[in-house]
Amino acid sequence: MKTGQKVKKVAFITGVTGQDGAYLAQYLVEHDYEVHGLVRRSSVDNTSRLYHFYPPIITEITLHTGDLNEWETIQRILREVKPDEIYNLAAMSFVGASFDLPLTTAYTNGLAVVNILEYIRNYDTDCRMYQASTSEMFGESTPPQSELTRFNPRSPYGTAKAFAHHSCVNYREAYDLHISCGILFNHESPLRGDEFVTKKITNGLNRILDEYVYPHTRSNFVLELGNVDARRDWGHAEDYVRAMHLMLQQDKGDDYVVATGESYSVRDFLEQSFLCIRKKYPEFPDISFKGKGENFTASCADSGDTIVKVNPKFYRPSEVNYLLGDPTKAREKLGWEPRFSLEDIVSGMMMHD
Ligand code: NDP
Ligand code: GDR
Repeated sequence: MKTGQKVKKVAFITGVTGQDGAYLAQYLVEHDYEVHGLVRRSSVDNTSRLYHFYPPIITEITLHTGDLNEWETIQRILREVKPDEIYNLAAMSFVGASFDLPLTTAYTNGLAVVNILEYIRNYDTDCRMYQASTSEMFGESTPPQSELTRFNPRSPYGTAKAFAHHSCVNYREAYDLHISCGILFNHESPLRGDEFVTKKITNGLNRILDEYVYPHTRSNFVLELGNVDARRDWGHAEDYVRAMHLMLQQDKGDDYVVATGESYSVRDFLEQSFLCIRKKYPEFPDISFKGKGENFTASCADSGDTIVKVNPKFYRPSEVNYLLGDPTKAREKLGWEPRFSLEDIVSGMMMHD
């Protein structure tokens, strides 16, 4: 709480234009925070998610222009805003792309985090910080994965996030700072980016449904996926931003796994999305799922037309096959529970798309 007239807590969110940033900004405004966010300026508008809620959250928060890799700019903004809580959500967040952008990923997801830690250490040791750590750091470690599981990252994204995670733990211990790392497993929502597999499936199946319902629009679109056998512990972003906030309300900073404790394959997610289509449009034909791995297909049982297939171009040079989180600590220490089931997540995304 700041002195003088300012009675609201001040939060600074990096990555405010992303999926989690939008949900978190909404959540914090509802909880009477003064919210500031960092926005990269680009030639296309990237603030669309900040118009998702009503009234648009963009009208309730203050935006600052900057890039996490402009270290001086970030220091200047933080010294101006003087936040009580920093939520560092900004990242190059697409694991697949990190193999093509290893240096950008290392700078943004790794080194730039140390710049924020230096601000706290040098200018405001009372400021609390949330770091967006990730289940991707576990890589191929045996499930279920908890706070005690060894990191074994399998992508430039995962290695950079592991560096940032260890840096946060080090600053917490070395300088007695209130820094928490949320080791969040995959979480989705209608605001999920189009490249991620869940959104790609819900967007793709809605296009297939539209083309079925309006035959004159047919383009013989086939949804192409990568590894359909990968398993993920999928939750909902709305649940997960609540956990971020809870972490910063504890007496001390700590690390927490945030997950549902249930794991499904990409193929399961696809099948669940087809069930939604059948609910929305009962006339849609039965789907037959055939083959395994690279030979997997989904086709219309009546016409035999293939509508989903595997294209190995979406495989990653090294894959994370099986993630299943153990959220016991978050449940016991934060009192946190997920409210959305996989069915809720899929139907919310299918309805929105
Ligand atoms: P998004 O990709 O939706 O959002 C990422 C945000 O980071 C965007 O606002 C993006 O801005 C911003 N950003 C990227 N690079 C920079 C930069 N150099 N400077 C400033 N801002 C930048 O991710 P999510 O909301 O899904 O995830 C939030 C965080 O949580 C990320 O750190 C992610 O790695 C992590 N995470 C996510 C999980 C998930 O399942 N969603 C699970 C575990 C961790 P712009 O709009 O301009 O692109
Ligand atoms: P992930 O999410 O890599 O877990 O990272 P993504 O949705 O990209 O992939 C999940 C799994 O699905 C497989 N897959 C495909 N993935 C994509 N994107 N596109 C496809 O066509 C496809 N087909 C199969 C992938 O190989 C993978 O196994 C997300 C991000 O939000 C990270 O920022 C976050 O840290 C982790 O979740 C936890």
